[in-house]
Amino acid sequence: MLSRRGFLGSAALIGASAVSGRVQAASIPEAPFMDKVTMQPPLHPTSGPDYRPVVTLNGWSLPWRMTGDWKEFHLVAEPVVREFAEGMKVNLWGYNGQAPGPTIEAVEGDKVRIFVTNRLPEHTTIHWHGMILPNGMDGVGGLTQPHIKPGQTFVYEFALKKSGTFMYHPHSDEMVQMAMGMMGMFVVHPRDPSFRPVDRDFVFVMSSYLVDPGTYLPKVNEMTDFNMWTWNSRVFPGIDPLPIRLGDKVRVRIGNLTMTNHPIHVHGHDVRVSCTDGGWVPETAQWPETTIDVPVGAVRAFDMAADNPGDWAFHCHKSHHTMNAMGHDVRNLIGVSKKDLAKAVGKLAPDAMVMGDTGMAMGDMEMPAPDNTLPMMTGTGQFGPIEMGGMFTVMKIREGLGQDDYSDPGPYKHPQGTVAYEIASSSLPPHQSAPAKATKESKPPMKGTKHMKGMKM
Ligand SMILES: [Cu+2]
Repeated sequence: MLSRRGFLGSAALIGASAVSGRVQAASIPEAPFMDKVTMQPPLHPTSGPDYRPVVTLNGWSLPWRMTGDWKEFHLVAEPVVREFAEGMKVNLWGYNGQAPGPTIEAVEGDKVRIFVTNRLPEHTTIHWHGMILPNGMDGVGGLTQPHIKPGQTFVYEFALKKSGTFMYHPHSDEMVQMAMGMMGMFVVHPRDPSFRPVDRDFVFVMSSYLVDPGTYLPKVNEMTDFNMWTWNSRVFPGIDPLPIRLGDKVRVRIGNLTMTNHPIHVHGHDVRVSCTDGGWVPETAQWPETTIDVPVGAVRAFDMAADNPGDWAFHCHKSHHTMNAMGHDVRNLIGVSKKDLAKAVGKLAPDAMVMGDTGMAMGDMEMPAPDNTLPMMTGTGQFGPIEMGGMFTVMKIREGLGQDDYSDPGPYKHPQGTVAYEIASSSLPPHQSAPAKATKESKPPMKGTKHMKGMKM
């Protein structure tokens, strides 16, 4: 599962001993490296107090070693190639082979020593978002430390004063480095394992990119008009489902390092925010919701009792965020007869498609797209096209899953008589049996299209 990188050359290590003055260069731990894009099994602790580890959607947790009473981690900032979903790979910057970087897990009260090696072409730092720590460990380049130059390794040392859900990201050429995908989650488990325990604990961070169709590199100067809305730098149908055992108490921890808020909606259950990047929310201050707004630069963790079996959609409720790369200058033609329009447009641009006069439902068709470009709406379920992209996945709640089993249980088998069904239109009262406005064409004729190759959910 993990491939190991060799020790760094000694020249690269001088920065570490020069900065902390406390560790010998030879004692830098190896930097584990991940080349998979699927959720890795939970990493149970082999030393220190026990806890229930998290799982990271399309990600992994960073192994550590103990040196005395220090828990030592090694992050390597470097260029990576991240697959957003099958059919699209993007050149990003990340940590230890992936963007986002691995989740760091430790326990309240732990002393952590985090080595950060810079293999980027420019300087960087790491800020530990939400942590209470000495000012000089806060990772703000120029303000609290020198920037980490290419080739240098710096050391961060601090004690974890409180448990909760935090993030890490650069505070050095921030706009570029976050737009390139540099971020990760940092989960600090309570020292007392009986504090608000859950059976399954999922974590991910949201990021957004502007990757023009047919290209491989995000545009880093964009402020608002992004076209790839990702969870852990993956988009539907590339985002892992959340397999959950019926009856489990579930926590989902979500960080937001995009430039806008995301109202994250859970189907079929009510949830409560239990934790933010500021700490635990007292139970008396929680209220039931089904949509949790996650502000920019913040973390929201919600808890839910998974008591309703099925395949439950779990997504951002901004409908543009559940789509992949698209042009925003498409005109709304709902109710407009497009026959004449299509003829006129066809003369000018034979391959063009205009928005359908009945909507944009296009799950069963596909426009010709440039290389390395995903369909706007895709994915296939047991009843047909799902017509989603971006920040969308499925909670798969089933009876009898094994405790650490996160494999996809396949489509839900609905009990008989529990699926919405068609009734013959002849059963309608006469005045309701015809559409309000008759149209001859219900779907635009599509030429040169082929069937969608979506992922089965
Ligand atoms: Cu959103």
